[in-house]
Amino acid sequence: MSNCIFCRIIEGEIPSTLVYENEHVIAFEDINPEAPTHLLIVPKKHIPTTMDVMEEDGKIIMPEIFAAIGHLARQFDLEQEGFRIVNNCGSNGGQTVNHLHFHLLGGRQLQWPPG
Ligand code: IU
Repeated sequence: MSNCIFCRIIEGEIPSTLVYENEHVIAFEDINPEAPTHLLIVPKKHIPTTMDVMEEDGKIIMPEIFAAIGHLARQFDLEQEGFRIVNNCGSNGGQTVNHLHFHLLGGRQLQWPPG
C-alpha cells in the first residue's frame, strides 16, 4: 500500500469526491476548500513535484491537465467569471502533499499577490 495520500485516493483506497477522470489524470474536491470551487487536478503517475516532471511524462500529462482544466471550468460554470490554477512546489511554494497537483480555485474574487 502506498504511503502517498493522493496515490491512495487514485487507487480508491481513500474516498474522495471525484469530479473528473481519464487514463492519465484525476480531479477531486479539495478536502479543505479555500474558495467556493476548489478542485485538485492530479496526474495518476506518482510524480513528487513540478521539478520531477520528465520530458516524456510532461508531453503526455500536461496536455491532459489542461484538457481537465478546460473541462472542469465549464462543468463548474467558471469560464465567464474566471478562476485560478495554482501549483505549489517545494517548501517555499507551500507544497504539503508530495504528489504533483494543480489547484483550480474559483467562485469568488481572488486576491493577488498570494501570501
Ligand atoms: P498543497 O499545494 O500541497 O499545499 O495542497 C495540498 C492540498 O491537498 C490542500 O489544499 C489540502 O486541503 C488537500 N488535501 C485533500 O484534499 N485531501 C487530503 O486528504 C489531504 C490534503 I492530506
